[in-house]
Amino acid sequence: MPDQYTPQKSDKFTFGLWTVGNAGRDPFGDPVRPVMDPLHAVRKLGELGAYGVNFHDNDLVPFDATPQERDRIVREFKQAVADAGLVVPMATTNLFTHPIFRDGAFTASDASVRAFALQKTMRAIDLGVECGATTYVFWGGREGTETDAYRSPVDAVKYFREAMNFLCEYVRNQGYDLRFAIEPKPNEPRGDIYLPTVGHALAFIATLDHPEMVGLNPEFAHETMAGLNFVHAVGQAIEAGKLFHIDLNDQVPGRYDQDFRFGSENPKRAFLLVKLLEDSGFDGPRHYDAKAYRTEDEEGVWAFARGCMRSYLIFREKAQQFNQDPEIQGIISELRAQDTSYEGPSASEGYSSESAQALRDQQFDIGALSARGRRYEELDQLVMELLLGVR
Ligand code: GCO
Ligand code: MN
Ligand code: MN
Repeated sequence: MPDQYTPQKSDKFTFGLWTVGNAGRDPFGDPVRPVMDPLHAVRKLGELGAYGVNFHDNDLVPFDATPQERDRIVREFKQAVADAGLVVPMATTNLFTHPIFRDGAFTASDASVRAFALQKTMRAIDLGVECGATTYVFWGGREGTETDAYRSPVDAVKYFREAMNFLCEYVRNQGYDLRFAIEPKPNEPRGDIYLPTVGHALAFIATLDHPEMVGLNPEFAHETMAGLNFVHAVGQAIEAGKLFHIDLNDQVPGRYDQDFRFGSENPKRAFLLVKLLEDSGFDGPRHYDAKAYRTEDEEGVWAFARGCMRSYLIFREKAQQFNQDPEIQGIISELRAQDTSYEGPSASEGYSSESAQALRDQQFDIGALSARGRRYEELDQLVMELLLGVR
């Protein structure tokens, strides 16, 4: 039965073909579900209320397809996307499955592999743009090492930069309306991956020839695998104007790359993330890069997809309740009043020799300031009670 948590296109939920199409293969076990026809995935996603669908080049067009096969596949796919009322906001390249990428793609030690990776990416960019994508994701799954005995990590970063600079120029020359989003991940499938976190990627982007074209596609599971706080990572990306796209899922720290249904493991963190996205006015797609448990059949896959979207909408409603709850807002207003009562010289006014001198001379009531409690226990408990449904 449809209810207020049934997704609408305007909620902008998207899925990768590889997510709902995941057949449940893992390092220890064979696939448990048949390969899903992309056209079927598109139809089902449309029915479920999703807004869009994303793909890697080879989710759609097999690695060894002829140009004629490619054109037919793309024609049929575009028709199915249009029929389902969907869009393709994002596309990406598979630079990790084929054995040629065993030692990386843009950062491979072998110059011919690096060149092939660029060729494959230019073709995949053309494909993405042809389908309407305006964001192009770079997840460097194989860009890393198990041993650093040969390739220097200094060279690896230089190779990565060369590739990004080259592809930015390609997009400019083609006149494409396309932005790049780097997706950091600390490990898996490589022992260690270069640009492992949002912070590393932000620092790298600043060194590119066209930093304005390149932002981030942070993923909940990836920062969590690194033991980091995803909400902080997204916050820093937003503050830098670099949140170009986002991969939503869930993950327990210290485990394998789980890609669980959004909100299923750490609902409080998921809630705070949704609140951040909504409060900040982020208007990009809410993309699920997650997969159904390996226990599931196709029905389970659609239950999983519905669950991802439903939980987001429930968290969004909870965020609205948080912003309207008199007790919660009462605590926040009291804290704010106290936090903003200082009227002396500070960094917010900017630096001048006068303000520096004034700050040197400023007297503080250290005893009173040190004794103030923050009421975060009360506030956090109210968040918990909101989430547990007793408010
Ligand atoms: C992973 C990654 C990928 C990327 C995808 C799109 O851990 O496997 O998250 O799913 O997001 O390749 O770039
Ligand atoms: Mn991932
Ligand atoms: Mn991802």
